[in-house]
Amino acid sequence: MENLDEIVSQLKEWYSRTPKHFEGAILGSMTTWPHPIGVYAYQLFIHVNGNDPVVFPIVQELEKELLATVGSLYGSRYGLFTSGGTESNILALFVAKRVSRGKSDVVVAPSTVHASIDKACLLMGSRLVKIPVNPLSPVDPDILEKYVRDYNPFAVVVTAGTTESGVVDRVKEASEVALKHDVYLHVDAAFGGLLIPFLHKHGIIDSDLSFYPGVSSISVDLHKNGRAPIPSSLLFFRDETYVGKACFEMNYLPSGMNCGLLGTRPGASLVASWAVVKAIGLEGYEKQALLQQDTALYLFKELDSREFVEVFKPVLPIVVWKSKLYDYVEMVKKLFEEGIFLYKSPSLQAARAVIMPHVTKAHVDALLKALDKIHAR
Ligand code: 0PR
Repeated sequence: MENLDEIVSQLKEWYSRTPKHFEGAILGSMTTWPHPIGVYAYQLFIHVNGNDPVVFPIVQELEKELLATVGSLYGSRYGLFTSGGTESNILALFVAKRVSRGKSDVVVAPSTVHASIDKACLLMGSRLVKIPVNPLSPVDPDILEKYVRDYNPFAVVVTAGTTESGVVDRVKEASEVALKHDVYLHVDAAFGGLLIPFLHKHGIIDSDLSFYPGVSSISVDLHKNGRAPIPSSLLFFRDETYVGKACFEMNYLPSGMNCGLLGTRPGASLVASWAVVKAIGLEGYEKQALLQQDTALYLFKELDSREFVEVFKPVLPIVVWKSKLYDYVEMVKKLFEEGIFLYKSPSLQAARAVIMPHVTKAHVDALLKALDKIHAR
């Protein structure tokens, strides 16, 4: 018999040494501290297999409600709960391949696309043709159309909130290209899904995110700006028939079917996501998006006032900058030594801070202080 007390004290020790988002050091990752109601729901439903709606009908009920609430932002309630942006992207391309007829084995996407799209293409034996783009600009719809004409892809992927700079590809224009050429368009809104509709509403950004007629699917991560526990994401389709294409026959299961890439699925994170979305509500996400953007602009202005920094104006709350003294890898390393965890933006040779819901102006001030310190000579 193991000594549980010993294990508990070991766990507590490790926990005390593990950085927590609210302490302010985690400034580069797209993760955040989950809402407490999500943690409660997660523990309560820890035993639930999301792949078994016969034994656990709650899973299907809450999935439906969750899709209807969040989907109201984009104009669809069809889709499924997944384990994250990567599963959503792989599944979207898998569905695209299943529904496309007479197309090549190519996927076309701007070079700013997330690495999970490379992963999906590798897994499916498809070729990913990347359109070289400036990481600070959305893809030019005319160039996108040229690639679609030249390669006859079975899917096009654009990103609403790119990983390295938070740029928003123009979904409406991409949709027109997709419609005209009858090609599946997937919009990766893993990061921007719970920001763009609100920032657009307030006139802060031009682009909107919606099921324009040529859009086939949109993915939105709840474990990013949704404040749900990891792993939580939603993949929306324009209509119900696509959802069926994300499912597989499995006769031994009570439901006879399995939807999504995972077999046994974390039902707890689905229930937790439902609880968090219910608690925060769309109005809550709207307020949060405005706050995140405000904090990001504060960081941008502060960085812009320092002559040793070259900073790019944020579109979404992702702030990217270079140092005139250090190479970006070196700068990120030096800040890490000061207890500030940033990520890199290799396409811009820059450091990346993501102003997630947990990031306050005080955290930003601590980052600036550390930055000033490593630049003081
Ligand atoms: N699409 C976009 C636009 C993303 O930025 C990401 C993740 C994904 C899809 C994939 O989502 P999942 O990670 O949920 O599968 N971007 C995160 C980031 O750049 C990925 C990440 C997070 C990587 C934490 C490492 C890490 O430690 O922050």
